[in-house]
Amino acid sequence: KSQRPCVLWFTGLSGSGKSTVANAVESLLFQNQNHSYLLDGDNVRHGLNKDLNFSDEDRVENIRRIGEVSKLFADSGLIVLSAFISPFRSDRQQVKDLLPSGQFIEVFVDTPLEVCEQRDPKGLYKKARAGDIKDFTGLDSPYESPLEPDVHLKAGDKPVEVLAQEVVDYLVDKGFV
Ligand code: GGZ
Repeated sequence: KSQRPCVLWFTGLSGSGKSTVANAVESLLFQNQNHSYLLDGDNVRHGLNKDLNFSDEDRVENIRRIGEVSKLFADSGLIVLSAFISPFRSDRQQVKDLLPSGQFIEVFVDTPLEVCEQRDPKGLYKKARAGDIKDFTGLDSPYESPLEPDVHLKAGDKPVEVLAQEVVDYLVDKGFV
């Protein structure tokens, strides 16, 4: 089935639902016979980027490398889904500038910090509040919200299926799939 390659760049806080929504989007694309590849912390931070931590400097390098890898996969014709906090506007802009024009799609997974902290699926907010993790995004490390995301998911109180469909609708609307 024909498709135009692109990079769906999911950005948002820890626990916002980036990976969950990206996985649901990938299922919908697969059902539609599109070819995609999903990059997230699970397959990147444990491998390619396992030398990196959560200092500002390391986050910058994390996103730089992921941007380069996303470009390679998109070059091969895939729809790439990248789900990382990517807290800095300038880093997201750098990835956008690296890609052929029009290929970067910024998806803001906009879940309020309070909701993320309440969900706390891995207990990391609790640890961070207790002082056991430092430089935690949203607490003692900054998150710079997108100013003009291509897709703005108000993700705090909507089911994942609805959010995933919003992303796919965007791809259809813009002629990527
Ligand atoms: C933020 C952290 C931290 C700190 C560990 N700050 O909810 P998770 O667990 O599964 O996703 C978070 C993930 C963030 O990695 P990224 O590569 O997406 O971050 S960045 O784009 O900023 O480079 C969280 C876990 O790693 N984690 N320590 N201090 N998240």
